Amino acid sequence: MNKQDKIYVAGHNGMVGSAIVRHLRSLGFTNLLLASSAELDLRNQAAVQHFFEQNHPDLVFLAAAKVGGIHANNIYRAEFIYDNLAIELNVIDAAYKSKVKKLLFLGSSCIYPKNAPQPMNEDLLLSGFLEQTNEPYAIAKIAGIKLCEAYRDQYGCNFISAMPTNLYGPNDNYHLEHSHVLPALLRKFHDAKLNGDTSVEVWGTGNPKREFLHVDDLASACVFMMENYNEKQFLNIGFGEDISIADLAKLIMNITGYSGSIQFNTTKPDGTYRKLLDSSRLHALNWKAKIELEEGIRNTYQDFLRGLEQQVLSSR
Ligand code: GFB
Repeated sequence: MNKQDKIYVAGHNGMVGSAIVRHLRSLGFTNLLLASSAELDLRNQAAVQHFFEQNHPDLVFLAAAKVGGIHANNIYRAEFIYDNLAIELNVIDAAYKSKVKKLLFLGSSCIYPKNAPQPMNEDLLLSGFLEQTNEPYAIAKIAGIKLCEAYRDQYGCNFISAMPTNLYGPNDNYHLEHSHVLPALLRKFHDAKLNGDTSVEVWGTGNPKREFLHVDDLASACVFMMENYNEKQFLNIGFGEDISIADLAKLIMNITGYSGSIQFNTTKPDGTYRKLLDSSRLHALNWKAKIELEEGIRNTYQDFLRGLEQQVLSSR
């Protein structure tokens, strides 16, 4: 990567894209090409081709995606597969046609089979059935990996892919129904503390385990791969440890200062029981996550509180 490179970060207003932009700026990359979804609808093929023809980026981080937690994935099944496939098809093909030097595509750990042995290494892709609640999203993300591989095979494009584990951090979505578990629980425990509620609902049995990576660590891994990695093989990006949803809930309860009780709602789905990534391929290249879970959640809670303050100020 050169400091003069024109770098397009697709999805720069989202949690992942905004973290990549922060990280690039902190390293002195200033020639960033950014377009909000209102300015450029990445599902529109003609608009995307035109944008690449006009702007000719050198490098692309493909962090734009329709994302959400277990409930949103399960309810908006058509949007999750259609939007993600359309974004990937349009951006990857336009990057090829406009001779982008390198593109990094971001997938997800849900690409692996529901009952994969743990921890899951990259060779387990397509070795079994997917988790039902997020199958459409996972199929779209698998297609993204295969697009990068096929454009490399047929056209020689340097398109690489990264598979992050469950993410959290500043600029997350705190919607009670549509978000992922970590931001949802931050908000639920915070609201319960303010309202004096006696209990907080946590979905499922609390037994499933999840691995959580702070988005600033993810951004550092993405830039590291853009600088150092040029292979067809996609790479897992994990934190290295997982935690049960029940223990996560206790940790968040503690951080927010809520003192009531937890009620598990077992009518809600658990999803995959475990999805811990084996990130040894990336570790062998000398990259490791740095932000411990408790420290990361504390800093995310501060960001959540700042967001609330801003809402109050802007409503005045
Ligand atoms: O984070 P989450 O929505 O997604 O849920 P997945 C993780 C676990 O937390 C599930 C439980 O067992 C949920 O039932 N959970 C407990 C909650 N309370 C809550 C809550 O209030 N909100 C939410 N959202 N969950 C998604 C996939 O799976 O992970 C996507 O659907 C993607 O495709 C993403 O891969 C990273 O980890 O189950």
